[in-house]
Amino acid sequence: MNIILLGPAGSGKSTIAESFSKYLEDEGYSAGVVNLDSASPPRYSPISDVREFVRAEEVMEKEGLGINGALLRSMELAAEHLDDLIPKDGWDFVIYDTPGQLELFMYTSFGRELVSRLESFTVGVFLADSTRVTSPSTYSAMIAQSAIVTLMLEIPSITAFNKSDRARVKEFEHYARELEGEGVLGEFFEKLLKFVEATSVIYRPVLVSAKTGEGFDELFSAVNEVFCACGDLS
Ligand SMILES: Nc1nc2c(ncn2[C@@H]2O[C@H](COP(=O)(O)OP(=O)(O)OP(=O)(O)O)[C@@H](O)[C@H]2O)c(=O)[nH]1
Ligand SMILES: [Mg+2]
Repeated sequence: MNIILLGPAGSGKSTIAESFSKYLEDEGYSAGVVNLDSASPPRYSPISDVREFVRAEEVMEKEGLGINGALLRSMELAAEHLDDLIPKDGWDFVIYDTPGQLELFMYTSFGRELVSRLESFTVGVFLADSTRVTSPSTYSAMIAQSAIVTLMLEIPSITAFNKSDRARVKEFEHYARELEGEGVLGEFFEKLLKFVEATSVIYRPVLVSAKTGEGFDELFSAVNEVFCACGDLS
């Protein structure tokens, strides 16, 4: 199974790539991480690494580009190496650690091209930073972003609120109650929930900590639930 880690910069994708792969190994599975971030060397040992082929800082210098241009160009160059980046058979789980800038993965053809070449079942885990969820509107913005990523990549996904050791995101219902009678925002939230229900196989968000491993059992169950639900659908 392939797990694609997505989410805003700094939400903890690289940290959870390492800790969740260790968790899977402790559960008796073989698991490896693929680094797709051309801008930063991974702290873990990847089974394949985009930086072997493309390094954003070198692209910046060689092509005289600014940081954003270089990141975009790096994705184009990386797309030429997809066959080398995708590990051959033999892993129970392959975890893809995507670039800090979510847009790079979503709005270039790289993400969709990668997904189309993956032969085994693929699930997205959208990682949101719990410490940034400070109100019903920030909560709904994260959920909406997660749903958009799912639509763009056409893969089932799970929303996971990371850094639960620092902040705990509340249940949907809590935010819904807070927004009751709040005019446009309340109405938007209600409709958003319907949209999320319609676009996600699992819309129940999972609380995790990449640092302490809290919530990993639940995340693993959610991944399996998506697998089974999609299996049934097909
Ligand atoms: N307290 C706490 N800190 C975390 C957790 N997960 C990640 N961090 C910290 O958050 C920061 C960003 O983590 P990364 O894993 O680099 O996040 P990322 O999404 O890969 O970041 P980019 O690739 O730059 O977008 C680091 O300082 C991590 O140590 C967590 O569960 N709890
Ligand atoms: Mg990272």
